[in-house]
Amino acid sequence: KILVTGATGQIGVELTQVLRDKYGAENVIAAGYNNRLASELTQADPYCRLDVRDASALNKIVAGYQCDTIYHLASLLSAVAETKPIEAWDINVNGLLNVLETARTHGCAVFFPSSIGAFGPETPAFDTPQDTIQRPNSLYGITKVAGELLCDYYFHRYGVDTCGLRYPGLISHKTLPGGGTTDYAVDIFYAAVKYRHYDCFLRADTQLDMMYMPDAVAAAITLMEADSATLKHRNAFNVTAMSFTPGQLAAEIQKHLPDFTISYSIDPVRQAIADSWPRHMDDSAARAEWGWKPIYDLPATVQDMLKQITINGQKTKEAAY
Ligand code: VAH
Repeated sequence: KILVTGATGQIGVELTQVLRDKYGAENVIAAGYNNRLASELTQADPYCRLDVRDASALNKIVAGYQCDTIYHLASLLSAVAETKPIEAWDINVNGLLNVLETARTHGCAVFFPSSIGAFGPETPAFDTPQDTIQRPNSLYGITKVAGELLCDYYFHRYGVDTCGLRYPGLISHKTLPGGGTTDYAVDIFYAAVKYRHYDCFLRADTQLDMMYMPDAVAAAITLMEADSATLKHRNAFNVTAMSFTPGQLAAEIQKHLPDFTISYSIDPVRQAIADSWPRHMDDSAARAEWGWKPIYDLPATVQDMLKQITINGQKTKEAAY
């Protein structure tokens, strides 16, 4: 059985669904910090409340369901982590440590999502190498570097099968993201459909790597199913699908909604975080070692996001954070 922590978050909701379609709903346990409405829960949708800081609760779930795989997505994202750094360290690092200890005890494989946030201002900003300097200056980034190192440690020291991805900004329409620096690339679509205008919190020329959620979910599952013998790296692989600025995203949206306009009210905290991150990563190691290949580029992402939000926008769930 598979446990997904952070299952009500931006990645968790879609990853849980794809895993259930693939392995059967009864084999995928969704665990989230917040309570889900009873009406949402069905027999075929096992869900349990979990605060990953509670090691015994985590252990009980893994032992009780006899899980052999943990996709550990529970985390505070970059912008919200700056507002509560101690809590973010506790959730992001001690929570991960609880997962790794539980995995060591019960023989589980672990997926860990790292991020472009694991890089800092001294990291080469273009074609960021798989192996390079990592001195992030956001608390979130520091927890992601610590997480990568902890996961590698548990692999080398205890043989725990850990692997992970350094995700770029993720774009999706099933949940609203919570507290990220790249959230503008999601919010803009809702604003475009509803109001034909978006006031962006990052500068027009802020180039960042991005990926559409179907590619992000597929990458995690493909990596977890890869033959360990082919992996030279584990925690964590650079993966990206596109790299654009708010200006370029707005121009692509305007191809569908010609009357869409964008303005800019810069949030200094999130601008500083974005400026410390790379512009475009080299993901050749992921392509070579386990066949990473994204499907969605910027035009395909914009087309699908606008279509999905126009149809289902009102059903979008609030992400928990
Ligand atoms: C954030 N969406 O903005 C997350 C992610 C690369 C960005 O880590 O914090």
